[in-house]
Amino acid sequence: MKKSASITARMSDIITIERHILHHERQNPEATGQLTRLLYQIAYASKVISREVRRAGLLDILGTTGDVNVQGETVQKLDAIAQETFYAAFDHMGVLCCMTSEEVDDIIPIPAQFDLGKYTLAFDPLDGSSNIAANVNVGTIFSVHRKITPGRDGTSEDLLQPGRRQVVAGYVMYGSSTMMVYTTGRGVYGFTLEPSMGEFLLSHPDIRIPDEGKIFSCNMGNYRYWSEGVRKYVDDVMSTDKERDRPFSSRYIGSLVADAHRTLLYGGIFMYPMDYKDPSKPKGKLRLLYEASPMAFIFEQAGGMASTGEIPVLDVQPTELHQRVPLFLGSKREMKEVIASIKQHG
Ligand code: AHM
Ligand code: MG
Repeated sequence: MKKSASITARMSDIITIERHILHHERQNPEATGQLTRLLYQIAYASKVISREVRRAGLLDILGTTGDVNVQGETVQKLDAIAQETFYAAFDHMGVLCCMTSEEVDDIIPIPAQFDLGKYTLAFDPLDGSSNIAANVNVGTIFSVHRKITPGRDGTSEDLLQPGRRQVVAGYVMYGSSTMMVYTTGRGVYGFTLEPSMGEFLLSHPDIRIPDEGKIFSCNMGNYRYWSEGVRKYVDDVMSTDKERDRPFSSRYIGSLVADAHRTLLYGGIFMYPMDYKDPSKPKGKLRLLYEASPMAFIFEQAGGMASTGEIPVLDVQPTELHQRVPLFLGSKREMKEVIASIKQHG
């Protein structure tokens, strides 16, 4: 008797992602349930991708020729599997009016036979996929906006909205555990996939990034292509200034989701600065709509900052679906310092 009471008590303490999403829907009397369904589908698609990522190293072994696996199915690259999984989770749900993805050049329409919804979805189905062969963390990143154009179908105008107008943004990290982290603009929540139950459970309620941190994260191989302001900042965090508690530790995985997630939990700064290799064509690497913008929403909601080095990422008006921007994410103190250095030295 006593035992079952304690089990019941523990069950009510466990918050599944469904319970969490429903709780938030109930707080909004105007909610139609579309956003709830959208979030459920993201969680569902992520579980499918997580399963595939776990089997990544086995795909070639299970394939008989390298192209076809034992079931006679074509062995696909994981990023293609992730793309198809996300698309198939949403095309028929009646919650989206259109999508865009890193894997597809143009806007992705909803097939004519299905209902349309009031949201757009921009996603990177498998970010950091060049790391997959080395069994390094990869992730999925997503960003949702409300449809703003009057017609029935979604247009690129619906997708090309500043990050400030995101309704939901987040990422899933396929690491030693699979985690989903998201925000609807009321704080940042992290869920860990309990593999035997197949449920995402609330593990990180109300994530707050520390106001300062001692880790910097960037691809140092690009140092010579950065502006003077960025180089000076990096020189500074690597200096041995005792008073300012330098040098920082350097950590760089090369998977945005993993580098951003660590920065969010431990504090510090992540940078993918403007590259001036060809000074007449300076360029950022990371994509605004489905990499920089959703991460920026998460970081601002967690009490950190996100900038292009000049303006907040969330204020950038997108002009192209696959537009790239320089990206700085992190704790307030480090972000203010790098922005000041760029302002002073360029
Ligand atoms: P991808 O979308 O082709 O995977 O590229 C994005 C990745 C990010 O995950 C990561 O932050 C960055 O590219 C790493 O770039 P680099 O290898 O130049 O350091
Ligand atoms: Mg990517």
